[in-house]
This record gives sequence, C-alpha cells and structure tokens, in this order.
Amino acid sequence: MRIDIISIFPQFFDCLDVSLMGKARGSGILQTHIWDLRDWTQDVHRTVDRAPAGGGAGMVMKPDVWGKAIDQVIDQAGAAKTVLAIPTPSGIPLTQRQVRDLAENAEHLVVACGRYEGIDQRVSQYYQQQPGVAVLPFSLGDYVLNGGEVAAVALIEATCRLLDGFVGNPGSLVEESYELSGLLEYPAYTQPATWRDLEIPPVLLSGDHQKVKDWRRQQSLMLTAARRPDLIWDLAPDALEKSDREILAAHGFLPAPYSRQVRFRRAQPGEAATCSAIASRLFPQACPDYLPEDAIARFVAEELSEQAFKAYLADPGTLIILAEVAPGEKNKEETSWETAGYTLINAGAPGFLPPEENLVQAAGENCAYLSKCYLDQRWRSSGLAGAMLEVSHAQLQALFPHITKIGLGTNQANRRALKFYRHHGYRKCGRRTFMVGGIENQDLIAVRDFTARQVPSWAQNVAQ
Ligand code: 6GU
Repeated sequence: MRIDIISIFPQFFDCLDVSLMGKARGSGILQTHIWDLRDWTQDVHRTVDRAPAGGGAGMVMKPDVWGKAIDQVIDQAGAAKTVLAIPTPSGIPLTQRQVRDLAENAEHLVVACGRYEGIDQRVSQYYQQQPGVAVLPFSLGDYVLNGGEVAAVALIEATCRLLDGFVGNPGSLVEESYELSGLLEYPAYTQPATWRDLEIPPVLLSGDHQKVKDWRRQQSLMLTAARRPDLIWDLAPDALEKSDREILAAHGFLPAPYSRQVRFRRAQPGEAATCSAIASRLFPQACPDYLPEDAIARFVAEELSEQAFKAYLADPGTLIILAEVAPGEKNKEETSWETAGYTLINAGAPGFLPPEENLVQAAGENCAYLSKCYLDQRWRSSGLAGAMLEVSHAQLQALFPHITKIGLGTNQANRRALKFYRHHGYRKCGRRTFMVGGIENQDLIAVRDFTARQVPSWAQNVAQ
C-alpha cells in the first residue's frame, strides 16, 4: 500500500519510523511519503489559510494550494483507485470495519491533514467527483483536536497492522474487540498470580479450557453492557447464544430482536396488587390444556388474590422478585416499565411445605421452595427467564445465607419447564399431587443444590 500524507507539520510523522510501522516500511509492504503543504504555495509568506467566507472565528485552508498538492501525489502514485482521507471532527466515526476495508481494498491512501477551521469544502466536493478517487471524511470521536495529524497517525496505524504480513500472529487480530463478536475484549492477566493483594481470577489458572472460554465470554458481555450499550443494541440476533442472552438480561438488556431494557427488583410490601395482577395474568398461560377454565379461575381467585400476596409480602421468609421490561432500548421513564414475570420463593423454616410435597424430606432443612416462577410467553427465548431465575437464586442466597438448596414442583407433562429447570441445575427427586381448583395434577419435584452448582457470578448483586 502506498500512503501519502500532506500536512503543514511534516515532522509530526517522524513517529511512523518507530516500532512496527518502521518495520513495515522497511519490508516493502508499505511505502509512505510525507509532504509539506507549504511546498505548493507560491507567495513569499507561504500562505495556506484565509479568513472564512461569511465571517467568524479562525482560518480556513485554501483550496487552490490543497488542489495542487493532491493532484500531484495522485498523479505520481498512478494508482487505479485512491482513497482521499480527510480527518475532521465532523467526519464519519472511524470503525474497525472501515479500516479493514481500507487495508483490504485501498491501493493508494492520501491523508490530507487540515488545521485551523478545516479545509475549504470544495476540496472534498471536487475529489468526490473525480473518477478513481473515493473521499473519506473521518473522525476519531466526539472531541476536538487541533488538527488532523494525530487522527492521521491513528488511521494509518489501524490500517497498516491489518496488511498481509504486518503482524507476526494473524490469530491475535481475530479475537480482538469489535472483530467478529461485536463485543469488547475480555480483560487480560499475567503472572505474578498475586500482585498488591490482587489475584488473577482463579478460573484462568484452573486449566479448564471450557470454563476459561465461558468466563471470558461472560466478561466480554458484561464489559460491553457496562461501557458500550450501543454495541449491545447493534448485535445481530444470531450473534448470541441463550447463555449470552441470560447474562445480558441480568444486566438489563434484551438485545435484538426484542430490543428492550429489563430490570429485576424485590417486590415491596405495598405491591400486593401488582403481584396479584401479574400472577393472575400468567398462571393461565402455564396451565395444561386439560384444565377447565373455571378450575383455573378458582385457583386464581383463591391463591393469587391481592389478599394472598399481602400475606406473602408481610412474611419475612418470602421473597418475590419482579422482572420489568421497558417499552424500548433507551426508555428512562420510571412509570412506563411493565411487569413481565416474577418468582416467589419461600425460605422460611422447615415445615413450610405441605406434607405431600415430600420435598423437605428429599432436600433437607436448608432447602428453600421455589413456589412460583412465571414469565410472559412473549419473552420466550430472550434469556429473561434464565436471568430471572438465577437472579432470584442470588437474592435468595444474599438474604438467607443458610439456604443451600431450592426445590420446586412442576406439571410432569410440562416438558418445556422441566428442560428449563434441568438446564438451570434442578434434578428430579420426587412427585406430588398439586390441586388447581379442585382438580388433581401430577407434578415432578426437582431440587437444585447450590453447593454442587453455584449461583453464577453474573447473577449476583443485580436485583434492586
Ligand atoms: Cl479526525 N480531527 C480533528 N481535528 N479533531 C478530531 C478528529 C479529527 N477526531 C476527533 N476529533
């Protein structure tokens, strides 16, 4: 690749001689030419700028001087296609995609570094019209530099390191931020294992490659969610696994195709009506087909009333977590969040379970009871259900540290639910009969042991 840089500060580009850039220039992958714009002036003062037409502060660089300079470097290179890059704070934000395109396709790159208030607009306009020239006005970000030189160096370094034969290990390019995954890169550590009382995360020293891979993926997702939510909203739907979606949901994101914010919080004593409303709405969705409507209605009236939830909310051994979804990606309005699902966990003393639920016997005294876990079908496959469950586990452990297990009962024919709970570490350990409006249902009982499978770190400290 041939690169021509035109600037009134040609010495600035001495920095290109050091490090890898110098190596590439020596090896013939890259030819760079640095030009002093003032060499194309004709007056004794070597003038490159004038006051802006229409008045105002600052100075504007003259198109006639720039035109002569650019014509000459384009002619001299004789390339079929030239990219004329113009650094400017009003340019298009530079991206990895853009520099990759340059590295792969541009034979000749001309960087025109403006100073002051920029270059007369007709320069950009003129070269856009020239066959064989593409104009790229680019910016490094939303802040203002004194001139284009720093941005030119950034563009050139980002582009050149992608040229064939430039980097020793091409694999090291692929895993980086923005490449492929669309996520920020996970944090890196090296020896010593302890430094100033800070440890390398133990998983990285475990030798378990799958665990390392999963941890890094989790870190990438959480870091991107925290620092670059815009990248999360831009992810393609097929870029994410279910486990990725669960992690993102726990941190407030339901990415495309859902494109919603989500949050989790413990229901407050005054919210019996809210709880009763969501419980009554979701219970029928989850009932087996054979249950008649009046039986379902009876159950809702008896068990899921506002009165029933008043009692739950007054009980210090009961934990209700609400999952709430905002109407859009950027919604900040407090009032517009809607309840999408909930869990209800009883962490009270042994004996809290009806005797036929041989759960206490199966699971021991430190076993909580996941009495309810419901999510609107609309959010199926969004990762929200898994996030809600694990966030509830984490809250349970934070509030009731003596709890080591949690049990549940679910209809034996509900394959979807059984698969979901199995995936989240619940193992079958018994049966029970569950009454809905006077009709008997056969449930399977399953228990998750938190000592055998810890609550994931991504679910900790999430619920508000
Ligand atoms: Cl490309 N030029 C200038 N002058 N300021 C900038 C920039 C470019 N990118 C961010 N700020």
